[in-house]
Amino acid sequence: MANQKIVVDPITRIEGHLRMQAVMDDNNVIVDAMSTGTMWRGLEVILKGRDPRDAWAFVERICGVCTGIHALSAVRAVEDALGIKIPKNANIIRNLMNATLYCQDHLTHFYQLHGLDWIDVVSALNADPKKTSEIQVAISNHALSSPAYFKEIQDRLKKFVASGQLGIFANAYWGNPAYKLPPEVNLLGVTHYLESLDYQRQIVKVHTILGGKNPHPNYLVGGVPCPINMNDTGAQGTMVNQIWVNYIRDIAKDTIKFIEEVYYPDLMAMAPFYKDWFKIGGGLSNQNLLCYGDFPRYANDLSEKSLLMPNGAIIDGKLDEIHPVDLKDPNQIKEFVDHSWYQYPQPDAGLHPWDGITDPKFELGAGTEGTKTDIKWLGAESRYSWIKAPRWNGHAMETGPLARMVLAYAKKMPEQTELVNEALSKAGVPIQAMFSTLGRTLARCLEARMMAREMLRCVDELEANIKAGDEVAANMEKWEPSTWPLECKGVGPAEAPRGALGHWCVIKGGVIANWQAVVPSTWNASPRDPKGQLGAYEAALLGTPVAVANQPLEILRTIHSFDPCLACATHVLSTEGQELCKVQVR
Ligand code: NFE
Ligand code: MG
Repeated sequence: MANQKIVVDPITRIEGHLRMQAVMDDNNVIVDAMSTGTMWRGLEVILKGRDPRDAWAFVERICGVCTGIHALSAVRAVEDALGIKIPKNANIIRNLMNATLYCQDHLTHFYQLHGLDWIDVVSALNADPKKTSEIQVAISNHALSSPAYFKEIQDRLKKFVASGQLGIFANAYWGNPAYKLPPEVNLLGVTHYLESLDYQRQIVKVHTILGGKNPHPNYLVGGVPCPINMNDTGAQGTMVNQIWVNYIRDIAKDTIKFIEEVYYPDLMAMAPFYKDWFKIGGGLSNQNLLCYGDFPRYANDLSEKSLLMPNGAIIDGKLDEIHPVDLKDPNQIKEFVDHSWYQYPQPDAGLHPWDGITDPKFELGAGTEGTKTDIKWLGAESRYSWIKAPRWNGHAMETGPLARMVLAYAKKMPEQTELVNEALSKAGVPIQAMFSTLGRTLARCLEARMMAREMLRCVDELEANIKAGDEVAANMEKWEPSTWPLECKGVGPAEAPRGALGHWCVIKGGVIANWQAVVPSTWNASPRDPKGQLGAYEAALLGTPVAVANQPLEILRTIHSFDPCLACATHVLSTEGQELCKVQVR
């Protein structure tokens, strides 16, 4: 049957509400795809007229997954607008908070969200625990490695299955021929799924110590809200003292250990079984990468020499041509809405975020099949998503770990280059292999390795700076609105776990006149633009063979490799209800 249509709605094991449509040719190869954000949340509208010092607390609620990063980007935007410089300790603590987020988020993504696209849970029941133990011992020094330990996990799993309560493991495509791991490696993966739950909970304690809680730790315009006093015993509620610094250092060391002994070796042990996936999912029509840069070594300095994660754009995979990215240039970043459920005065013109408009308009247009309450197919020629289409210099871009690792490699940045080279030589693939589903997944793992080390570096740096006599956490000189200009605007660039994140603000008369967020998943999950260019998810699916048409595991693999967050991307719920949990193949 020619041109089979597949609708996956909702895509599960992600954050938020995403629908993917794909068209397959006679050979079950995907030839067209559409990405739809099915929810709108309106935070940009809610912010209008509010105090810019509060904005971080609102935008942080865009998402509970990449928690904290929207606050960081928001305080940076307001500080940029008001000309506020932050103290050194604040810069270090913000880096530490962000590195913590990366480790927790990447680990959760690999084991809880993406891992089950590669690991067949039910196959693990047939594993020989002794062999799993041998594999574990061969790949790392991880302490939990005895045959008895793996047997115990397998028995727990067996009870689960026998009771008919697979729970969170139910409704998957177990047994699909696209699963290639031997039972023993599957058992290893399931075991670490369970172990990593404990680790990621431990890691986020850093947020609860320095930011009061997780999700949604506290931030502050002008610095960080945690007082510093190294000699305090904690009785006053001072969370940066010697006791807590030591505690955070222990967490950082445990995080390094888990990522080095479990996450990285697991992925490298699985990769040889999925080598094809170094060639699939790269985005055949665009190898365009976008990074804003982050982790400034020096406070208030986002220049190249300061950044651990680089700024830059790569077009068509040309690694020897790196373009600087300027978030303030009105011609570089523009959002289009001709395929989205929003309206602009000039429908096909793009708007820079400082001039951005968020004006929702839901309508079903040409090519759409079904009714408002049962949409069977959304036409690509009309509006089909709550996600806007951001473009850089007119190009659709991919952002995230793949973009950051490859850009840093192209820039010959030492830490990333070493990580990439080591992994590629182990896997026996060239740098071009990074432009793929498995390359994206590998890039995220390498980034987790780097971020765990960054956590430790930040703790050491913080302790040394405080011990050198600096206990300043915030600069409150421009706290009072009477000190602000009548009109100003700012932007807060950041690198979130899923990619380049920016919040743009316009402040007039002491309140927010306009606020726009363009987030990583807005870039990656973008629909088409007026030129018909596909967004990154859409492009990545082209050319993908699907083994069993009514089990679109391959679509999940590639889409999950981006780690979608639709709450972030679509930042009032459509009242036109949509059916849940339905896979259509026609
Ligand atoms: Ni809600 Fe997010 C991240 C941001 S968007 S997860 O990382 O910013 O993709
Ligand atoms: Mg937006």
